[in-house]
Amino acid sequence: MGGELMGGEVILVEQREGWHRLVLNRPAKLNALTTQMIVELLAAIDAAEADAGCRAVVLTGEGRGFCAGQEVGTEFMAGPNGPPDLQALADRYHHEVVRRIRESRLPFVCAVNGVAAGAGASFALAADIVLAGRSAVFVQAFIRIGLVPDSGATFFLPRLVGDARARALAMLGDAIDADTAERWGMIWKAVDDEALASEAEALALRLAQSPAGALAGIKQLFEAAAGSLRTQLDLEARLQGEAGRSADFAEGVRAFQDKRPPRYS
Ligand code: T3D
Repeated sequence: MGGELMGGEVILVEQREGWHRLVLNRPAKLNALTTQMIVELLAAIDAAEADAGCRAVVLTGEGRGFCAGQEVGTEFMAGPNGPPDLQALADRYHHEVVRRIRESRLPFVCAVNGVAAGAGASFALAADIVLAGRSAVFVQAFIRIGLVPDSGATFFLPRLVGDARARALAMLGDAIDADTAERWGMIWKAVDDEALASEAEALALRLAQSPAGALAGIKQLFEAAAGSLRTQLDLEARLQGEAGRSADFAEGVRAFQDKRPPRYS
């Protein structure tokens, strides 16, 4: 049962009765994030927020990936004017998505339908309730290309899985499957792939029929209890800016594009 289809080119928006479904839509690239995608995603979040009839949001991805993080390509390469400004990229785009999800009045359900890597994993963990299909994996991919975790990863992960596991995930960049993510408390539930969309829809409907003011209050209370996400995002952005100027990052990007293991100095 579909709703009204809206959105842009790379973010699809379905307006259902009482909730919106936002779909990352660059399946050939596992929904890797471009600036256009972030701009459209921010607009879709704003539209949900502004729609008085909207009581919940589901975020998911098209195809076999949820989101492979920032596009490692032209937007993310050293250009003619030197290395990219990753601090600005994080501040203006990725971190804005995270801030709006966490500060929204609306409950966000993330339906992780496949790999969630880098900022993609952070976007998933920013949601209030995270479901994942059993074939999904979570990867702190940042280290693989010489970056630090951002988009709130260093805020969410230690709170969800504890410091020991969070540090190892961030430093090793190993993939964690959905069942392990559930066992570790990183997500709410792992479900069979075929059941993911219907389970997410059932949750959204339930939330849409719950007391909206109380849900908004719960979000606000958990944000206050967790401490300052904004401060941590600022620090992540600053350190990402430094990482973006490193030779290791340049090598990480080249190696990814050449489809070979990186050789870090
Ligand atoms: O300032 C800031 O905020 C900086 C922001 C940083 C945030 C970040 O997200 S940094 C991390 C960026 N992401 C990555 O480094 C992940 C790169 N991708 C991968 O490591 C792997 O693709 C996956 C582990 C996610 C999945 O592997 P696999 O084997 O299932 O798929 P694949 O074959 O590698 O990918 C399929 C296609 O998607 C492939 O394209 P092709 O060869 O078929 O044309 C691949 O190149 C493309 N793709 C996957 N991820 C990205 C991507 N293209 C561009 N950027 C990507 N991130």
